[in-house]
Amino acid sequence: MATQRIVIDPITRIEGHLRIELETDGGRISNAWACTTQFRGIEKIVQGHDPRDAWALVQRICGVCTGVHAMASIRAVEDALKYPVPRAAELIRSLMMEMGTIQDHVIHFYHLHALDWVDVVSALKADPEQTARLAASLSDWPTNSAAHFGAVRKKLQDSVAGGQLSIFSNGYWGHPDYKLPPEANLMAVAHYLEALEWQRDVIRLQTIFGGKNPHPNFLVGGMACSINMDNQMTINQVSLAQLEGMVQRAGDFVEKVYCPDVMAIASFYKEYADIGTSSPQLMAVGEGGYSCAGIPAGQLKPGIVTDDDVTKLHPFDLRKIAEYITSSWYTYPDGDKTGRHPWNGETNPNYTGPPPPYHHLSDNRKYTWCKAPRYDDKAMQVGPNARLLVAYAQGHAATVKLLDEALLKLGLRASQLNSTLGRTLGRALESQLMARRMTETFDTFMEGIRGGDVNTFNPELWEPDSWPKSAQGVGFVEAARGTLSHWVQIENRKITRYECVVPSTWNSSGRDPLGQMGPYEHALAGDGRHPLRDPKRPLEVLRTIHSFDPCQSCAVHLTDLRGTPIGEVMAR
Ligand code: NFE
Repeated sequence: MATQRIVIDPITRIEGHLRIELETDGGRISNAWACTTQFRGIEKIVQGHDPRDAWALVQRICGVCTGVHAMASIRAVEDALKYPVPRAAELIRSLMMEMGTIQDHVIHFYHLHALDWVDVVSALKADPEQTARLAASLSDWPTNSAAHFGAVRKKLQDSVAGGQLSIFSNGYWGHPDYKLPPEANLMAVAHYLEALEWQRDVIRLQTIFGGKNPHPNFLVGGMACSINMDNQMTINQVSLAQLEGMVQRAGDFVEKVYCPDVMAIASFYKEYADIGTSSPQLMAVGEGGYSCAGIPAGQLKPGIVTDDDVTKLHPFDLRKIAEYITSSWYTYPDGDKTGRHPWNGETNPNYTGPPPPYHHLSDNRKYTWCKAPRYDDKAMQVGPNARLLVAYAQGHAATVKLLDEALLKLGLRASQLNSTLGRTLGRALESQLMARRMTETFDTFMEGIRGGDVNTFNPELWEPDSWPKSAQGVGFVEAARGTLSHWVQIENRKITRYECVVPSTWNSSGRDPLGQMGPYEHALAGDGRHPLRDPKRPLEVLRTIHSFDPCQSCAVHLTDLRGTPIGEVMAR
């Protein structure tokens, strides 16, 4: 069969703009390119600013992983200034990161990814009684009743009768690769709708601590909220009770709805544990001061595993990071072959692709706005599956137990977390660990308050007069999609250099000078076995790309060290 070129643009149910170009040959994918077609320049704005303000600006990079860029920013500045932070503030930050990650994972599963596995139209054929029996076999979640499932089915039927599927329009419904029985489809659709309400409720934790959401307030040297039981305007008895409820409800939904649904759906699609296997290096770095992947602060050793050997942890060394532009629309002063470390980062945009409407971007060596970060010159997969395997490799007991139990139930090996199904499963299991951890973080926070530990801000280094003339710092955060780092250089109290190396940049990068694909590309075309049954309905491709939870808004950034205009972008 002749090779066929296929373009999927835009990939929907992601954040930002991603185009996938493919070659397919007799039902298999033989080549793939990930093209980030979005260009933006938010870090440029922070040049010349007071470093204490950077968090507010850079967190506008993305409203999906809300908070993580602010967090990485304040950590970078605190690292540069050697700024100690009070314990209560560290615990508040941990709670915000934990809840943010859980919310992000649940939204990803139900609202961005589930419909790759769940056929909404098939749900119309489901029997609500049988659906209730199926759901009861998985958990005792209170709304799993025949009456509730009947009402959801009616809502769907009314939408179809009205000639539209509303939020469920334009799926590949009826594709032969949908395998769930109608009852499982109806259960998942009901939980999709419930998850919309749930996520709005629980993320108010960030609003209580940070004033609003998305983009809550943070503070270099502490947190921008105070604790006082006698004051109505602060964290007090009432807000603590509300927070406790949110922590509880977040955990309940993860344990009783999200994880059982993922496990049930996974059991019908086990072949996807051998599809979408990507770059064999998986990396997690985390941040010493905070819990990471459900592991208490400071207990996760940063490292790299290769998916062939999940018993060995290779140490992480931040000097080994470099960003390449071989396939990206940028220039470096010393050419395309040499990578640059983030301390030395440069971003000079130089679009050399065809004018729109273009046919194939991948006809050109440069085809994306995404840079290619590499560690020790190797592509790295980052994300929940990487974190779980890094924790597993270092024998973290709770991770080993949870992962082994889930893998045993599904008949999978730990190394199969490096797959389309593995990334999706890993996200759910991490949420479970994270939700349990969040309960413990909350208990520790409450104990501290009872013991009088209510200080949330350290004024010691707030005044710039107390800073060194020149300083540089880095903040690592394990964001929902993987390892995030912000790198800041401060001269004479102002930011002179700022660089973000972001999870989706690691995962959605293009080719590097060695010709290595980025992880999205590798997952699709690394072994020539990825299926694509019907090029007009590329459901299998969506499954694999969505399994990474792409965020192209996070992936693309722009820095200019001199603060001069660096390019023009024409909007058509
Ligand atoms: Ni916009 Fe974000 C960051 C990425 S993390 S979503 O940082 O990639 O989940």
